[in-house]
Order: sequence, then C-alpha cells, then structure tokens
Amino acid sequence: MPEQIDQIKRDFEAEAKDIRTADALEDLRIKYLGRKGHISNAFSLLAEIPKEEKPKFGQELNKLKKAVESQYNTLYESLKKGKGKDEYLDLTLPGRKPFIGRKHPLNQVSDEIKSIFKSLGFTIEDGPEIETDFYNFEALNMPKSHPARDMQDTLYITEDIVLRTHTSPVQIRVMQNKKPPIRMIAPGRVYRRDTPDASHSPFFHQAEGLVVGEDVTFADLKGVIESFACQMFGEDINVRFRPSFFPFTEPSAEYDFSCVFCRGKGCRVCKNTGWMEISGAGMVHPNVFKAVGYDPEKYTGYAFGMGIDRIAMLKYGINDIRLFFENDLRFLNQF
Ligand code: 2U9
Repeated sequence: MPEQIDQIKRDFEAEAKDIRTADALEDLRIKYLGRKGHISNAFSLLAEIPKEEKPKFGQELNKLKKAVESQYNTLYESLKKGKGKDEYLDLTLPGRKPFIGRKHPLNQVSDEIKSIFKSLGFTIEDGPEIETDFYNFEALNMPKSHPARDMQDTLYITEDIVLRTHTSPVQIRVMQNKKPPIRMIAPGRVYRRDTPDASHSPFFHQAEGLVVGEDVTFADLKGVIESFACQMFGEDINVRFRPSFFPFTEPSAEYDFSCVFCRGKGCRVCKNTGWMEISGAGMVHPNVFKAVGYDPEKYTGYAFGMGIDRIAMLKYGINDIRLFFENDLRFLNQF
C-alpha cells in the first residue's frame, strides 16, 4: 500500500508538469480526484487491509489527497492568470505595442488652421459658447425683428440667452475691449437647431476671422483667403468670390475653392462644377462698428466664416459629419 500511495503522487506530479490548458487540467482532476479517480480507488482498497493497519494508511491517503488538491488548486490559479506552471519568457516574441491615444481629426485640422493664420499675423481668440442675444445677434446688425435671425435656427436657453450660432460674438467682445488694428480668428464650437444628417450637426466648429484697421480692403480679404486655401489644400488651388448677403457684412460674398479632388476639372464630388462652396465673407457692416463704438468713417474691416468640420471633410474626403462625433475607433484610428 505505501508504494501505491507514493506512485500515485509521482504520477500526478509528472502529468501536472505538462498541463497548459483548462481542459487538460479538468481531465487531470477527474483522473486523480474524481469519484472514480485513483485516490478514491485507493480509499476503497482500505477495506482489504488488516484492521490494525487501517488508521496509518487512512492518514497517509488523506495526506496524499490534500497534497494533490493543493497542487491542483495552485495549477488552476496560475492557468486562470494565463500563466502556464513553468512559463518561460520567450524573448524572441515581438513587443506588445501599448495603445496610445491620438489627436481627434477635428483638432488636427483646427491646429493646422490656427497655424496658417498665425503665420499670416492673426491672433487666436476665444469666448463663451453660451451667449446673450446682444452678442449673438443684435451687435451683428440683426435686431430682434430682423428676418435674418430666421437664417439661423437657434437653441434658446432663455428669451435672452442662446447657444451661440457662430463665433462672431467673440469678435464683438474683442472689439469692445481693444482698439484697432485687429487681426484675429475665433475657432470654437457653435450650435444650430438642425436635425443631424450627413452634412448637418446640432453642433459643429467654426473659425471666423476679422481684420479691422484704417485702410483694410476687399483685396486684403481675397489675398488672405487665397493664401489659406493654398497652404491648406495645395498651391494649385484657386479661389473665387460670388456676391451674397449677410446682415453683418456689406458687400457680402461667398467664397469657393477649386475642387480639391479633381483640382477644378469637374467630378462627382463637385457635381462637375470644378468648385466647392466653402463659406461666406465680406466687409464689416458700419452698424457692427457702431455697436462696438468704432467710427465707421475712420475704420474699415473684413470678416469671413469658416467651418472647421467642412474643411476637415474636404481635406480627408469624409462624406458624413456625424463620423466626427460617434467615437468609433475604427474611424478615429485612421488619422
Ligand atoms: C463680425 C462681423 C462680421 C463673419 C462672417 C460669414 C460671412 C459666413 C457662415 C459660416 C458657416 C455661416 O455657419 S455658417 O453657415 N458664415 O458665411 N461669416 S461673414 O462675419 C462677421 C463676424 C464678426 C464682428
């Protein structure tokens, strides 16, 4: 009997060395600790030995059972942690690349826009996203009755407090606190009561610009927009201006870039026009200067809108603005 007990222990330890999977460990448990396993069979042999020897061997068998259960549990825990009993360190395996975050594509484009305008002598200004009616509409030549307010579906918090619909309020605040010359852009998030679809989002991002001085002309505006277009999309990009209307500028224009995909030849993206609408611009309306206490006889200035999401969509060929906000790593990891 004693040699049988030692043999069971040796056999168990020899087999346990090669266990690498949960299934193999379960088979080993059944083989040695199961109802019909080796240890259970050894206990049933107790009935066949002399009475005076039973206590000693019973003790030996209990010791064997405890030792096998303890080694089984150790092996179970180490497999659970994903480590084989004699795990060796295979130094030839490639290293595990730590997952590192990256800048959101909108922030990458916003940084590029800021860098281009800084190189053109512009400052970067910021302001509140929750604005009063005065800063979002009235100071921009849109009094309460003005129909232009309907041009922009606004999210009202109270009768007088809104989520800003553009970053123009920042320019108003800067002009209230600073005498000309001014040369600034105001990047930031803006809000519209829009139903989300491929080209609309209830919030998006703008980088409006403003230049004010004693002899600022429309030609200056064209030069700055052309310089931006070429630095952002390539030297061969052309810019055109078309007459338009905005309450806060006079004259107003809309500006287009030649198609960044077909470079102006005509394609499906630009509907074979060779052009892509970008945003609006114009010379600052005298009433806007009056609202901030600037003398419109002394100062002239221009302003332009610029949708950061739109610039990013054109730059990367993205056809759905919602992709920027869904936090899908399969999309974000491409930038
Ligand atoms: C001040 C004076 C004038 C900013 C301008 C536009 C034209 C324009 C669009 C951008 C996308 C509206 O949200 S949008 O559809 N904006 O087309 N914005 S001129 O004019 C200003 C700004 C500030 C003090």
